[in-house]
Order: sequence, then structure tokens, then C-alpha cells
Amino acid sequence: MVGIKYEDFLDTSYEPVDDELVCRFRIQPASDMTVEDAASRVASESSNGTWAELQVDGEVRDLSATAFDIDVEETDAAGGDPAEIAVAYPDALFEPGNMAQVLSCIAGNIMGMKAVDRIRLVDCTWPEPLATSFAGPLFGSSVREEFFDAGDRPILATVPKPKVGLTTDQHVQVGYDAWTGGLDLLKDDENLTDQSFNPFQERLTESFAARDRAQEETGEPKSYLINVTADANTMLDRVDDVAAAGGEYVMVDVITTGWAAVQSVRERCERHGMAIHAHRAMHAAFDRLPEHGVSMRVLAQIARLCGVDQIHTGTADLGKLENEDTYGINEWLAGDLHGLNDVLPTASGGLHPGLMPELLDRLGTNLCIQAGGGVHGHPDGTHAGAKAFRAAVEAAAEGVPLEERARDHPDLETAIEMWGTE
Ligand code: CAP
Ligand code: MG
Repeated sequence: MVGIKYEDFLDTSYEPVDDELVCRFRIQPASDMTVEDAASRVASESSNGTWAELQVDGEVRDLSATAFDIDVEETDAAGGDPAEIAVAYPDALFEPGNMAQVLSCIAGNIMGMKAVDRIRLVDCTWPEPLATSFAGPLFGSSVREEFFDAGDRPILATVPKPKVGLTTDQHVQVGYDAWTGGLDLLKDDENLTDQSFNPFQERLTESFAARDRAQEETGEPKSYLINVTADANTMLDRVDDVAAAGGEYVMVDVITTGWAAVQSVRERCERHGMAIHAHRAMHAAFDRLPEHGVSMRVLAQIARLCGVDQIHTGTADLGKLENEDTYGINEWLAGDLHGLNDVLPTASGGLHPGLMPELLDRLGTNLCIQAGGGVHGHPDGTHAGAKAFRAAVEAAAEGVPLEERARDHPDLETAIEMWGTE
């Protein structure tokens, strides 16, 4: 028998082995703690230690995490100096393919432990055995060619506004106007699922009928990101319904519904060859305070492992919402992850045609761009707004100045007069 104490989880010169999950945390130790004390408690609580010294057989130690690589930031803030620390977790600690279990370890009790005044999970390095135990995206950014043949331009989506309250007929009409105006995707708002003013089944049937008409009229592929978010059983039924209606995608609000449910949807979508568009409402509850919670970078990593094909990652500071590190996240989503597919980033939130050159300049063209108010708020309505949005994105992708393109695109000219180019 051997005692396991908090101090046993610290080894400042530790070198992690290949199959360990390495998590980087930023911690603010409690006022009565050194950084080392707090770091070993974080490693302990997130693996197999607790506050009391435990007498157990020696082998249990193989599942202990190790805190290492402690980088103290000098500060005159109250309490101990904040620090960036790394924690290495042995592979056997985790159930393969179970994101809920992984998060209960690495972002669980430690988020509220008294040893730290603040703790943020900043980044993870996912080892091959754990990463490949997850499905990853079925398509990733290949949706741009597979579904749309979009060439060098980003794919374009719009969300009807007002967010909720449009009847099914009104909602479908908005979709039809947007598709025929040149947009690729109609997207439900996150607040719309199956309410009495716009029931899911009716919206599903009528929207795909309108989609088919729009495809025929424009000669372009069109699709619909219908929001299936609900409890897991209901979502799986809705995925089947969307497949039966001829859909290519579902939209899931991944944080509010939870990662376990996202994994179930991913499995069901594979049966139908369908993609997942991930909305991320509530992410800011985890990532907005820079010293605490879970970074958007880690949330995006989790989303990729769980298998979404597109996810909102912000607008690189254009538009109406606070964003954290859109560039870094998008770069990570495009990079190698032990052979898992990439994820197509979606830029959304306060976008309008005048911002397109700057947006593409910042984020490139391997992108989905979503504009709600920036389409439906056009003085001449949704159809004109969609035409202006498409013309602006094409001009930006071709490197043609907006003012020049606006000369033979009056809807774009009106949009620029309305919202400007900043
Ligand atoms: C955008 C939006 C999206 C947010 C999501 C909205 O509408 O539909 O949900 O952009 O944020 O409800 O605000 P507008 P993020 O185009 O009218 O702004 O992409 O940052 O997750
Ligand atoms: Mg929305």
C-alpha cells in the first residue's frame, strides 16, 4: 500500500509520452497557495487524486496525471502569481470515444476547486489513440465542392430575421428569396426549433419543396441548415426526417444540447451521408472571461473530434460579437489531427456586404459566411439583400473593389449606401 497525496502529481521536469493527452491551463492560485501547490491539485483532482491522502495499491498511480512546465507570470495582483501550466494525462484514464467522460476529467471539478481563484483550459494536444477513437467530421470543408461546387468563393448562408415569430409560410418565402438571390444555404436561427408559430415538420416539408424550385430556377445546388436541436432521441428522429426530405445537412446548437448528443447525431448522420452545421450559442459562458473557463479553441477541438463539419468561430473582430482568436482557431481546424477531416469555419454575427473584402482578407475563402440582418435588412428586401451579399463575396474573392462591382450591381450599391464598408 502507498499513500497518494496532492504533491505526488507534480514533476516540473516531466516529459510527456506520445499517447498522453496534454492540457495547458492558465491558473490563478488561491491566496494561500503557491503555483506548484495549485498545479499539483489541478492534476490530482482531474485524474485520480482527492483532498485526502489515499492508501491504495501501487498500480493505481499509473492513472495519475502529472503537472509540469510551470511558467509563472509576474504580477502585482492579489493572491499568488498566475501561471500557465501543463498537465499530462495517461491514455488509460479515458474511455475511448466518450467526450463527456473526457471533459468530466479535464474540465470538471477543477473548474470550481478552492485551490485556484481562476482556471482556464487554454489548449489541448490530442494524442493519436484518443483522437482517433472519435469519429471526426464526415465531410469537413469538402462540403464546398461536394454539395455546392463553390469554386474559390466561400459558401453563403442566411438566417431569417426576426429570429423567431415568422410563420412557416413567411419563413419559407424568405428562404426562397435568399436562394434565388444567389445564396447557397438557408439556416434556421438557434431559437427556432419546433414552436407553434412555425412547426418543425411543416417547415421541413415546405422548405425543401421551395429549395427544389430554387435549384431548378437557378441551376445551382442549394441546401437548408434546419435546426434539429432537442434531446438526443428527438434529434435522431429529426435527422431521419431531414434525410427523408432530401436534406444534406442538419444544424445542431452543440453547446446547449451537449457533446454526447452531438456524437449521437454524428453517428446517425453517417447513415444518411449528411453533414452537421454547428451553432455555438452559450460558448461565451465558457470562454468570454479570459482568465476562467474553457477557451473557444478547446471547444472547437472538441467539436471537431465529435464530428461536426462546420462550426461558428467568429468574424476576426468584424461585426457585432466578441470573438476570441478566430485566426488561430481556424488554422487549427484546418490542420492535421491524426487523419481526421478538417472543419469548415463559419463567420457570422453582424456581417453585411460592405465587410466582405476585409473579412476575406482576414479569413480567406475556405469559409462559410452567414449574414442575417445584413441580408434581410436591405431596404429592398431579402432577394435584393441576397444578391448584394453574393456580389460582394464574389468581388472580394476575385479581388475586384466593391465600388467597381457595385456599378453594375445596383443592389450592392444600395447595401453599401446603407451600411458602408466598415
Ligand atoms: C447572426 C446570428 C448568429 C450569431 C452566432 C444571431 O445574426 O444568427 O446566431 O452570429 O454567433 O442570432 O445573432 P446576424 P457566432 O447575421 O443578423 O448578426 O457566430 O459568434 O457563434
Ligand atoms: Mg442566430
